[in-house]
Amino acid sequence: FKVSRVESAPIDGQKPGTSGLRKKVKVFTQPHYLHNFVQSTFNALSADKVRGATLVVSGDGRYYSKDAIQIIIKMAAANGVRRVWVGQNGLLSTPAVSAVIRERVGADGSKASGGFILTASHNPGGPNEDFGIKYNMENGGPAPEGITDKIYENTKTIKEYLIAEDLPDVDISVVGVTKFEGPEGQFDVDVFDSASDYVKLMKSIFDFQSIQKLVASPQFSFCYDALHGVAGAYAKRIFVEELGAQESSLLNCVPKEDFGGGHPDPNLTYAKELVARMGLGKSQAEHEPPEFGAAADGDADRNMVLGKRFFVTPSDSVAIIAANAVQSIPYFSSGLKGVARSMPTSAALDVVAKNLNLKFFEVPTGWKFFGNLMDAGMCSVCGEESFGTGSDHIREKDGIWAVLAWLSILAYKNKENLGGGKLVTVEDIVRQHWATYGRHYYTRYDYENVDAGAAKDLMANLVKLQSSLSEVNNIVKGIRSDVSNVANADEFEYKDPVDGSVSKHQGVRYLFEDGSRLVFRLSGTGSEGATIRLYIEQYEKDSSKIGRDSQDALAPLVEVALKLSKMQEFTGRSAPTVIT
Ligand code: VG1
Ligand code: CO
Repeated sequence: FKVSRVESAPIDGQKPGTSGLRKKVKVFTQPHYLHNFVQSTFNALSADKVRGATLVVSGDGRYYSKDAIQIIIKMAAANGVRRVWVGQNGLLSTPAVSAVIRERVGADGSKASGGFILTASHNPGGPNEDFGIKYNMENGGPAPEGITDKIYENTKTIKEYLIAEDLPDVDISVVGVTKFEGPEGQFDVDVFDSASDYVKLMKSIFDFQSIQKLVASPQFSFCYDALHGVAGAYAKRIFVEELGAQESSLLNCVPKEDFGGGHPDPNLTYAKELVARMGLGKSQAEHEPPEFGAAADGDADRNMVLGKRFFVTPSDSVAIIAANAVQSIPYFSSGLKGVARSMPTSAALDVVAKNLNLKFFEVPTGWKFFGNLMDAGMCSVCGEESFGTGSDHIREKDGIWAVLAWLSILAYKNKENLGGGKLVTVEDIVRQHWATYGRHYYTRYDYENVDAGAAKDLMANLVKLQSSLSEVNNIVKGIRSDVSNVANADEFEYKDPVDGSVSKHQGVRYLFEDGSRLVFRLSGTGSEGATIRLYIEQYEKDSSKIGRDSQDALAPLVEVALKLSKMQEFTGRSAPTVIT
């Protein structure tokens, strides 16, 4: 093949957000749009990470992925990359990309130095919906801000990109290596099985035999919903072939370019079928619900865990996994190095860390901040309120890992019962956890696609208010006299304990004397307008008060949050788009 230099010019708005660049497909398919971003990424990396290097390129299979993969292959070839690894059909979950970068060894002994993940995660897909791209580094984690800032700067000055226009398209539906000759020598495209590296890693972490016994037990039943995302490619291999679950326990496990027209976001609003099956929806389940249910998002890094007629908040989930990991999961048997959560995630994990005397970190939203801690050996388990849970086995959150962690805990707690005793259920485990550690009532209100100016004004007003505590307390008391005083308010700022880098403006926090919290921040993953996220939390230690409905328990704080922020005045919205 030949290398062409194609003249180009900067295109506005290519700033990577919380997790890469996410835009409507129509934006991505503009001439030069994807090319500019990919070239800007190559130019932001050190030369040895590109020339002669091995790169992974794959994603959640959403619409436009197949075209994008061919473009990136041609650009990689032209930029001197030695080989590109592609999951069969272009499919690799986000955690699988992380695992492949860290673990896979090519037939010739090669190792990857990074990869492009093609996904817009939980955003819908299809010609009128979203596409996305992000770059992950050699440790398997998202590029740190230093790199994403550089990529963005490059997009603002780009003049040309390199592409091997005459390189024929590679058939990515067939496993095997295709070799090409370029001006600088050989270039290979290696299409491999999407699941095997990941499955191998999972088997090295968990005790599959004990999970098999749980799954086989007549007292247990299971259901998994991939929402037509890429998790389906792993669910069948792991849950059915390895662990013996019935095929009928898999819902929407065929990956589709448009996620079947749905919103591949595993929460109580969008995972409707699963929610109904688990007996949680408004429409009652026809049959007795399964004991355990879970769902994933488009790229399979998120998870929702449900028990029979019971929802586990993601903030509780990570705390419960941390509290039980050492006994239940072989990978952690020698102890946890530390635990971490993102700032808006509830403090349930903090209480576990304190009780178990573990190192604890609070980082800004987004997975990239956990990676540094893990690389430095300071953190084993971490999570976010946004249905993200994971560990230092990779550098991304991991939806299927979280399900296997829960199945491991269930298997451990039921070791003695599987012969016929009464099953310890998901709900039992959560209630027991609350009885031991107290309960963090928690909810998140999302206002999606709000006018960007209005959202900015709302945040600016909160930042201004926050500087005078006495004024804040006057307002709060005027709204509800039954909530405690605001003890502290600030804009969250994080100094990375490993590299010393500082991230500012990570959300406004109002911290109450009784441990309650209100947090406001703007989303960095949307593709249109602005999304305001409001996080509301209240801690209850009294075991006689831990059984309430969470929306009831939080009603006073919700009222304070909405009035204090003047939500309706600024946004014109009388209700959030989604409550989780
Ligand atoms: C959201 C979540 C955040 C998560 C991020 C990426 O970001 O709040 O916790 O890390 O999505 O997840 P934001 O900026 O919209 O609040 V994923 O599954 O979209 O890669
Ligand atoms: Co995701």
